[in-house]
Amino acid sequence: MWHIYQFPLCPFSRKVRLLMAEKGIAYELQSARPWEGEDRFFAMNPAGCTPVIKDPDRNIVLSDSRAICEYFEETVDRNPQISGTAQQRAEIRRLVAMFDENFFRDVSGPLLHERMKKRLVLRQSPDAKALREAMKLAHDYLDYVDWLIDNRPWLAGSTMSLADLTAAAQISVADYLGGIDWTTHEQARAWYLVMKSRPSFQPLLSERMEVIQPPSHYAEVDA
Ligand SMILES: N[C@@H](CCC(=O)N[C@@H](CS)C(=O)NCC(=O)O)C(=O)O
Repeated sequence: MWHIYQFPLCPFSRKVRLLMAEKGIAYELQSARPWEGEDRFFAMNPAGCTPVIKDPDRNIVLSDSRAICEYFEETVDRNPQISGTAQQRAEIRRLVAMFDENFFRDVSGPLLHERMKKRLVLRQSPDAKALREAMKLAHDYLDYVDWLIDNRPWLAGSTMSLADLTAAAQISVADYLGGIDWTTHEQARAWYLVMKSRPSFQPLLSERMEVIQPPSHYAEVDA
């Protein structure tokens, strides 16, 4: 069985877990804290980032969430998440990049730094200005999700894809850290509730990061 080295609030590990669950690939969680700089972890991934996945029986180690997702797309036919015409696949990949790179840089990354790293590692208080800025930018991304859902059933088109899994993984971390105000985002909220209700999402919603508690609506599938 695959082992996933991750910590509960890593959005990239969440994306890989969602993809594996959607494809029916079993996995076991292994705790990793990349900021602790453990040699064993760096030996598996010299980039020092989660997620890393390992199949101990076949001695396969993979890292980087995009490389991992593409690996499973290429090796497991069930429930494809990057499908359709070349143009449709390009649209899926564009949105995956937007959430993995831009949303992480602007929203989930700063929230993780301020609310998780400062608490667990640096023993500092969060910076209110940085939190406000991340929340303001989250609002702009959710406006864009509202627009996408006004125009198509799923983020990248007519079927659920890796774009939905990636966006939901990133947004779920921001939501856990109190960075999302859903009040003015009806379409994004309706789409996210559908994502949250999927069986693949349940293990993520029930997990907690030590000492950091999510807001009460976080795990509710009708909130
Ligand atoms: N491009 C990588 C990014 C992974 C990444 O940035 N992971 C973060 C955690 S969310 C990490 O391990 N950072 C190193 C650290 O915190 O020391 C991927 O898609 O897997």
